[in-house]
Amino acid sequence: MFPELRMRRLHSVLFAILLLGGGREGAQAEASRDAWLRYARLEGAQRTKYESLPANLVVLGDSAVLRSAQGEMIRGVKAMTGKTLGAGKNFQEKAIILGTLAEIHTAAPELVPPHPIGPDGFWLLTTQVRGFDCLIVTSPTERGVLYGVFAFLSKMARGENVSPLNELQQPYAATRWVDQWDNLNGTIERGYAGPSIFFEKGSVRPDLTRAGEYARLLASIGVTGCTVNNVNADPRIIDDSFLPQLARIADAFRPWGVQLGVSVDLSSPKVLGNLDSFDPMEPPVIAWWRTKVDQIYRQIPDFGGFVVKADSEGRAGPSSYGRTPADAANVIARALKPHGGVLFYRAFVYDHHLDWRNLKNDRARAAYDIFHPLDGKFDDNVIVQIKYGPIDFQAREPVSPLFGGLEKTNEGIELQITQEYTGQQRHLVFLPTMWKEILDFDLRVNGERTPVKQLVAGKVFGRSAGAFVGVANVGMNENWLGHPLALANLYGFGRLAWDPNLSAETIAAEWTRLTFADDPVVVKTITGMLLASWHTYENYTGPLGSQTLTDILGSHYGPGIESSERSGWGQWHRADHEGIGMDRTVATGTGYAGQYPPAIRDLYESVQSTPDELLLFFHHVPYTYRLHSGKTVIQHIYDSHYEGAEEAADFVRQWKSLSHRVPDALYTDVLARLEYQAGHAIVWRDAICNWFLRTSGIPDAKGRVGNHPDRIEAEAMQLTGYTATDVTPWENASGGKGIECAKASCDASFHFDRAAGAYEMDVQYFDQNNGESKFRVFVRNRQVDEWIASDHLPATKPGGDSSTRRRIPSLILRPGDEIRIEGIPDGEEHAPLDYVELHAASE
Ligand code: GCW
Repeated sequence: MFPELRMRRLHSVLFAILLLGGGREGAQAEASRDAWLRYARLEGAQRTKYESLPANLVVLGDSAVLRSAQGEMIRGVKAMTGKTLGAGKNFQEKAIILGTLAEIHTAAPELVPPHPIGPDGFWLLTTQVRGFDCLIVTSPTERGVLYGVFAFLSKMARGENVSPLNELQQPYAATRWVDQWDNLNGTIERGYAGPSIFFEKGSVRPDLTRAGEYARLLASIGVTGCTVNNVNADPRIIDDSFLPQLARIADAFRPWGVQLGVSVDLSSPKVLGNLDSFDPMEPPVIAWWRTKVDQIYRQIPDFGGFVVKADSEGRAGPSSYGRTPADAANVIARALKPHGGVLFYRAFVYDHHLDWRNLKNDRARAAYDIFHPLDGKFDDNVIVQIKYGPIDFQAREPVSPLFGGLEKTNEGIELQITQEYTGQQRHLVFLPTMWKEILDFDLRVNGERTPVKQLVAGKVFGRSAGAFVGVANVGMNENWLGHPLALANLYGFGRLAWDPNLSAETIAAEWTRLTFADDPVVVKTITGMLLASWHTYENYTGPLGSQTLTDILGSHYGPGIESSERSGWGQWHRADHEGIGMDRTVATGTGYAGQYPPAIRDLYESVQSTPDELLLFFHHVPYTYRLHSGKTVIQHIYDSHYEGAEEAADFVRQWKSLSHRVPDALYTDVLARLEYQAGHAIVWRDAICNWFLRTSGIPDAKGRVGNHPDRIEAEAMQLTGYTATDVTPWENASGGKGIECAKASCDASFHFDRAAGAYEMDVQYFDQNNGESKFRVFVRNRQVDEWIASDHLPATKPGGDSSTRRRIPSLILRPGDEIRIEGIPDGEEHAPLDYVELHAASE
């Protein structure tokens, strides 16, 4: 039916295959799998800098981890300098020496680190031993030696001087893990980068190459453990028949010093063990866990531990038997204890059937209300794993008060690397900027300086453990996370867990240098984009701490302003005709502010001292309330959304300045994503601004909201076959309506009535995932563009999730010209259109 389209597609497929087979693009694909470990060849002066590196490598000892360290050193030096390191003799020639402190000490007792080094810490030293120049990479542990090798290679890749060198690094928090929310059928809950690298069709994948590669990436940023399955755990994960399969994943992780963990379902003793109950206090249940854990350790001696999500979002939990989270956690922890295993018990426990009519109800209170009274009741190999905010990974939340509410219990922070509420890797959002604010936030526990980073590392109360956990959800996509720039979040998580005192800027620049090149233009541009991106996203998605105004009942992706209201889920923003915000004060609201230590409670209790960016999280105010910035709340909503959309458009311009400076395939991939984001930012902007305009009745002082002189609504065009349909919610389509075609093909046309000239035309259409409609655009009956709506956006109907745009860069138009769009539906997707917008091409 569309021979030319088919041919075009076929050509592009053939072209892609040729390129992939043909070297350059293939190499790029591989490079993207190597992420920040590309070890690009150094040129000129950069390379000469490393000419004096010893040509030989000595490894003291033999183990899988040391072999990884050795292999990595050889691989990195070879790739960057072209030199192949030879096997050297122990302190009998100039050499690079890798080994634990104990081994080094035996060979050269005079080498003593300037300070004691803890596990996983390392010492990089250039020195003379018995008259020979040596580069020493050492640590109390083999894993630390591996970390030292990665740190050394990272320095080289970023062109840092490595001679002389005397550097001792120590991880800030002892436990640094990532969680994956992979299901046994191979899907990933809130994963945006393809299927699981661990599971498929109910089993562990036969080929675990990617699992090994992932462990290498994790080791390079100092991550020590990985929980491989969804916290909404399938009990089968620890079924007897599954353990040998888990052991294979552990085998893939082991050479990189990464420990395997799994999420378990608390009802396992009943479901798997056929017991009558899973009451944690029942002796048969206690015995069941002990036997199960012993069995796991027989097959996986270095098993890391379990994660538990219980009494949360429909998961089984101790509340069924009137038991507490501490009762449940301790029973499992005691089974793990003799083997050195850890139990992460998630504080994400809340009632999702709250009565929204009761203004005193507040989901934000749940974690503190439940866990604070249990402080001191958890065993010392339990870590209470706390999401950074009291709600759920929103683009802006205050820090969880529970961080300050546990003094006699180990705690850890849970950050989300996968961008569930922050654009799902279709929007650029560099999260370390947000994480830094959270980690640096001073909770003033007991009136002292107690930043969150110190609390969660166990430093404030001298805890035996502290943890940073990142929910990563990498998938089989070549670049792990879908958006090439999203890898900066995985990298940034590891770097902050290692050293939360690093600045977001340092991390962004490091990652950019390692991933791209040392081209100052590239580094400056990408770093600048990364650093701006969180605020940009926050600007166009959710104002003043009211949370991301997304569809919380479905995809968590596009706008869905009222989806959070009038339901039991408790993500209320309580916007009405008069005002917006949740009153969480002690005086008149839910009392949540009172969960913070006094200084912070006072900060948030008063509307005057609450910072603007969290105003609506703590207070219900009229739209006319004046912010510290001097703007009214409503004008801030309008302005920030327009600013956010403009900033998103500017990312496209900035990226374009890098054409020919970054590899072509990557350039094109990122450009397409940024263009999509810029379009979707407008969808967000318009939905939120129009909704608040209608709800508040207060116009935009700058006259932009609701006025789109350059826009031609599809429903106002001349329609042949197409019919106008209402989009729900109304604010997710321009004018509340779109058009759909119930025939084999339909037309929508209009006559151009502006001055003659060159125009850029945006066609706003809806791209659902249940069909691949085709579109063709004609001007004066001459075809000027055609495309297929084949993206896989999270939507099966026209709306804020599926709304996307096609930009036709330059059309020469004369008054009276007919512009016609032909739509050809496919499957359940009825070639839906929203509007067309024309801008002078020079704009
Ligand atoms: O944010 C919610 C997610 C759920 C997730 C849950 C959790 C794994 O929407 O998909 O479940 O948080 O963190 O347990």
